[in-house]
Amino acid sequence: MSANAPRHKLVLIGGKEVGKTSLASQFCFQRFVEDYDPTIGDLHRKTVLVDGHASTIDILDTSGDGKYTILSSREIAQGQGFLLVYSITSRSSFSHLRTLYAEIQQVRGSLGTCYPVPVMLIGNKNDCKWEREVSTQEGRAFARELGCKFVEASAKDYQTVEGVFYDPVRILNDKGRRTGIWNSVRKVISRYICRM
Ligand SMILES: Nc1nc2c(ncn2[C@@H]2O[C@H](COP(=O)(O)OP(=O)(O)OP(=O)(O)O)[C@@H](O)[C@H]2O)c(=O)[nH]1
Ligand SMILES: [Mg+2]
Repeated sequence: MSANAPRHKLVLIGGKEVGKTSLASQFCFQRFVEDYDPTIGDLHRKTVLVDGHASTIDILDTSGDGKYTILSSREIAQGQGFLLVYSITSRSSFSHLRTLYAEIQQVRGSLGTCYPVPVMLIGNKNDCKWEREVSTQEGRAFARELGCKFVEASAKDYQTVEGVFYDPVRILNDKGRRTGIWNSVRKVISRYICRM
């Protein structure tokens, strides 16, 4: 795949044990680990083909434990896409996302980086339907409120795992192409003006 593939930085955010690491690990290494090993902070990289276009994705896997304030201002500012993860089996993990989302917005606003970035809401552990505490409708309504996409996924069953990461990449690739076209148009116009 092309060495010049555009690079996108996606940040996984959510409470403890919702499955952020499991989603990243399934996506990058096709591996699911039953045992829980809390994350302090990890970075994974994978080059993928999305709609025929190569892209390199840097996935920042953050800790769901508030005591590791890994979500620094720098990481929020550099994030080009945010994957907000809750577990459909935990209402508190769903409610907690509201606070986390507000934090991201506040930090981005204070850094002057409040231009819109793709956000994806992910209800993970969709294989545990019998333990469900958050309905699909509630997930959908919250996503509508945030103006973002919503999927239910299962890291365990490899359900919608690729969609979780491909969707923001698709948006970022489209944006990159539009910016590229616009920059070329600007160059042609400025060359034309200089000649007048
Ligand atoms: N049944 C089921 N279990 C899952 C799923 N995803 C993760 N788990 C389990 O949930 C536990 C927590 O998963 P992690 O991926 O470590 O959760 P995390 O969000 O990274 O947790 P922190 O690193 O503490 O923030 C582990 O025991 C996983 O095996 C899933 O889709 N279905
Ligand atoms: Mg983790």
